[in-house]
Amino acid sequence: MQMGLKRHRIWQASIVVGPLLATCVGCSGSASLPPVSSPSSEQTIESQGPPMPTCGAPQVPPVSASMKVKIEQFAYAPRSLTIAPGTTVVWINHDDAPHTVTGKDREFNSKGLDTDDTFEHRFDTPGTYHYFCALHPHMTGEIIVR
Ligand SMILES: [Cu+2]
Repeated sequence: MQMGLKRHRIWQASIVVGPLLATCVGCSGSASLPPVSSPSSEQTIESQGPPMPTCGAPQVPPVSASMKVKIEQFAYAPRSLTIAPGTTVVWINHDDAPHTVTGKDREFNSKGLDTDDTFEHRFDTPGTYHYFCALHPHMTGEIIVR
C-alpha cells in the first residue's frame, strides 16, 4: 500500500515539471506571432512581460504634429495658420486647377499640385512665412510659427 502511494507522488511530480517546460517553450513560441498590427498590441506586450526581443513589436514613434491647409476655389484655407515650431504643414489641392505652394523667399516650393495632390513642409524656425501660388500669384497665404 505505502509503496504504491509513493510511486503515485513521484509520478505527480514529474507531471508538474512537464507542463512548466512546455509553458516556457510556449512563451517564446507565442511571442514570435503577436498581433503587431492590432491597435491593442501595447496591452499584449505588457501581458507577455520580459520576452520582448523576439517579439519585434515596432515602437510607435511620437506622432509629430501636422496641420492641413486646403486649397479650394483658388484660395488657401485657412489663409493664415499659426503653428508651433516643428509642425509639418500639409497642403492639399481640392481644385481641378493646378496650384503650387511657393514661399515668398523660396523657403519652400511645391511642384504643380494636381487635384488631391499634397505638399508638405516642416517649419522649425519661428517667424512668418508668406507664400503664394506661382500659377495664380493673387493666391496668397501665410504660416506663422511661434
Ligand atoms: Cu494656383
